[in-house]
Amino acid sequence: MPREIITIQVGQCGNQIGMEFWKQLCLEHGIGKDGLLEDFATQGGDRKDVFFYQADDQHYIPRALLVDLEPRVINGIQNSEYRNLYNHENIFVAEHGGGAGNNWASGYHQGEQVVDDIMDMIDREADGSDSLEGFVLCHSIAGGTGSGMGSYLLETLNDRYSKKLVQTYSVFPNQMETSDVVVQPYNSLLTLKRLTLNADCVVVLDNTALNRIAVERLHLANPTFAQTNSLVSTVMSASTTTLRYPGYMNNDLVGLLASLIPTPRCHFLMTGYTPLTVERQVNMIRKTTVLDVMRRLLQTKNIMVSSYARNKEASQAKYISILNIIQGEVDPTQVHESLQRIRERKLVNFIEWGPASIQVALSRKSPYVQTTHRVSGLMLANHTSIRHLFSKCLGQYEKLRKKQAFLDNYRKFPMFEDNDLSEFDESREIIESLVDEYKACESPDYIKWGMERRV
Ligand SMILES: Nc1nc2c(ncn2[C@@H]2O[C@H](COP(=O)(O)OP(=O)(O)OP(=O)(O)O)[C@@H](O)[C@H]2O)c(=O)[nH]1
Ligand SMILES: [Mg+2]
Repeated sequence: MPREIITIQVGQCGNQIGMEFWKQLCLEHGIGKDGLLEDFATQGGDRKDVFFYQADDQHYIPRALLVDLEPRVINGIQNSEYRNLYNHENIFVAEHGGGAGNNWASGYHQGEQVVDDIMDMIDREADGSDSLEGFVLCHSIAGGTGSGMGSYLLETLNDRYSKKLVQTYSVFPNQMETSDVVVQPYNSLLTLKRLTLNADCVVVLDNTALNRIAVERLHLANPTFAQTNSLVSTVMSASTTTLRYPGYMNNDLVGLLASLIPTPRCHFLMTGYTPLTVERQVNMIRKTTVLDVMRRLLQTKNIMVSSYARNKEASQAKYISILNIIQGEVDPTQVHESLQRIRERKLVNFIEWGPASIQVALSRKSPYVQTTHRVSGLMLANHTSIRHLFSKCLGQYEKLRKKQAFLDNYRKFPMFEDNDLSEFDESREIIESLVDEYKACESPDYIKWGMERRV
């Protein structure tokens, strides 16, 4: 029985990464740009119905909603070769077309106003599935629509579909650029509150790290979004392979996440992938064995979250869990040997308060996508150094808030009317306590910390 997943892509970034994800899924399952199965794609054994359904005329249609408050990106999709892939009833573009102007409060408020239309689409998709497992939200946290409207949708989904899982792919802003979005720290903080309270799992995609990887590893001078998004779609598709090519474990999202998230609040995952290629780039890694792949996955340079790079060496930072999804020609005994080597060399620092080890899922790969390397791997990791990314967001927020900068943009909307800034204060507290909890995870007494906090 399929455990269907509905994807909701919101805002510019959400729709751009969503688009790349669907392209990749079509390639892997042998689905043409118009949704028709290619003649060669008859091998079967894959599970298309988790992410697609078949229309009466046999077209495969993504279980996806495309939502934006301005038309540019969605128009682009509708004018692309993929225009016939999506269900047109699942496209929502605000009539005014003016976006949310990088303002979380505007996106949130507009979300409130159009939620009925969007929920109708979601309910229709949910009714069309046999055994809905949950939702995936794709968005950025720094703009207005993906962050603000995305936040409102997270709260609503939590309310309306409380038993279903909600996972997000959340793009964090590039910290190295003097940002074009000055209010990014406000938007990020307010979104982080919802990612903490209303999502079951957040895959953190950090533009700072994605850019670094594109420059250093793939030798691209000025990476474009198209190029970083190809990294993102690699991660997104690899993280769903066990759902789409079922094997003996991690066949559904709940199983996948249960092994990675032992405590509910600490549900922010970082990712690493090897070997990395972008577009037609020549593959620089010549030899891939399971041990090579597993070692490389632990290297700073392959991790797609910037705070990891700075703090991995710090003795306190620890892994709460690791799942490696390995694809390719793999002999299971190699996995066992590799794990033993990694353990002997003490390459991984795990938390002390729970059973933790590297879990490995061997997954089939698409017969329709040719790669030059024999083995590839994705690491999904719950690592306490993520707290430094949140601390950075907090610090930037404090700086802006102290100056009372740009608050008028927010005061225009009901949540912040009459100079009521308590939403900011509450969000700050929640992120502070999230940082505290990750910090507590680094101590052997974490369980005690949890008990004390509950009384
Ligand atoms: N990786 C990646 N980041 C993106 C992409 N597009 C935008 N971003 C990042 O997303 C943030 C801006 O958010 P957007 O998604 O453009 O904004 P929006 O959700 O459309 O909201 P408004 O336009 O303000 O209404 C910045 O941090 C950008 O760097 C993309 O295609 N890929
Ligand atoms: Mg936009």
